[in-house]
Amino acid sequence: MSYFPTVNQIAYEGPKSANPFAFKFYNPEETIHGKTLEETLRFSIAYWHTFTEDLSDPFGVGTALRPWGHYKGMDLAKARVEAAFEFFEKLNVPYFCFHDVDIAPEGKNLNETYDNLDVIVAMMKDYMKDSKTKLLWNTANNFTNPRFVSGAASSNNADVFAYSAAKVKKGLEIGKELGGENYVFWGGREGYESLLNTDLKLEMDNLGRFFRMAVDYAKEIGFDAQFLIEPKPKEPTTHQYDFDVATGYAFLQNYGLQDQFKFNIEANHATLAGHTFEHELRYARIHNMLGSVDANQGDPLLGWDTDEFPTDLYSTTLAMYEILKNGGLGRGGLNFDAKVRRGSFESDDLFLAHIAGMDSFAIGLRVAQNMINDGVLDEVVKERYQSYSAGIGLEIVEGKTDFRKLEEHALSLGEIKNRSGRVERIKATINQYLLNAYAGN
Ligand code: XLS
Ligand code: CA
Ligand code: CA
Repeated sequence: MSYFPTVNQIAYEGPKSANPFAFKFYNPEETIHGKTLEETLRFSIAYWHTFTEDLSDPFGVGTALRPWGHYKGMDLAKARVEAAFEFFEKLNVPYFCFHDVDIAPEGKNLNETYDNLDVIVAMMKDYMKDSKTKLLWNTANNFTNPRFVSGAASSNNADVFAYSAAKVKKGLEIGKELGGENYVFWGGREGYESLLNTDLKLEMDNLGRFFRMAVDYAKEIGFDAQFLIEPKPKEPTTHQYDFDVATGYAFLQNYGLQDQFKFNIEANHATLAGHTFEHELRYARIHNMLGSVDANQGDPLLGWDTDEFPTDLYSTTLAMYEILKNGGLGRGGLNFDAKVRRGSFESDDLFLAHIAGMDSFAIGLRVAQNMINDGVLDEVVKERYQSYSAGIGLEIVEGKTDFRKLEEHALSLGEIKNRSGRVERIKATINQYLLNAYAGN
């Protein structure tokens, strides 16, 4: 039985193809800089947006029409697994990701929830035997159920802390069982709504304790996944503790956890924090903390987390630039934490949206690699900072000077000359690379 009978295997047909159900730019077997596109991009499907999402919003019920929509409970969960592996195969993606509640319904108590999870995990494991698609990461949904009204590890209620720990413990066991490459902690409601009733210090200390216990348990059971923190500044909380990479990094250092974690960086969360996507990637990269990416984009006209499929080539190019400069994503991947728009409610849209996202990142990869090959930005930056490669600048970076010597230097100066940053010229050059990347294809 097929859930998507009208969609065949999605193949690469090249930039001139008019077939909507084909890749125009993502050719998984093509090699760029010694690695196939599949190896570099490591695409992943987000279970929640693809198989669980109903496209409801605060003003209306779901619009999604899904071939599994008539099932309920565990039958629904099983149908979703069947549909998921058909979808993975037709799109030929190497990875997927999920929250515990995406794959199996919660039971009347925690034990029943575990039983439901065990059934679905066994089913997934069975499917994974014949599938190339592996688990990029799993995570615990410790934010939807009303018990998490005041957070999970940062809740004022110690019972909620314990319940959250139990769910993460189970998640680590599941990750191990399915061979997950990473395990993600997104803050969810780990933050506060009002500082007036919040013990900020206790909440942050508890969050630190929680992460430490998770690290210890993973070690104890021999689950060697890369742990990832996914920053987000707000929504649903007013203030979330893992605000952005810089805040998260300071938090990890404060609790001595910086060697156990990296970051899962989401584009839309970066923009919600008032940063660009590439800023967050750069910040993580230069601290050797870039772990994985949630590939999506926000809407500049809306101030919330719209989780759109990434189609902005400028953004995918600058993101891939950071990823390539990082030497790739290691065990991480590009996970489409993205949902089709409410108006794109047919099942086919799930394929079309992923094709759009995968093609956009394939273009970004090619353009970014061309720019790196030609040293475009490297040259600009090198020239701009050349004052630090000799004389007083070199003494500064080598730690060979002090305020007295710097004052001496300053007093000897005539009028200081600065150089133009030439940012418009750089942007025009990037446009050339974007337009020339497929010339002749
Ligand atoms: C929500 C987050 C979430 C995480 C996983 O905004 O993006 O989906 O990626 O819990
Ligand atoms: Ca995300
Ligand atoms: Ca998001």
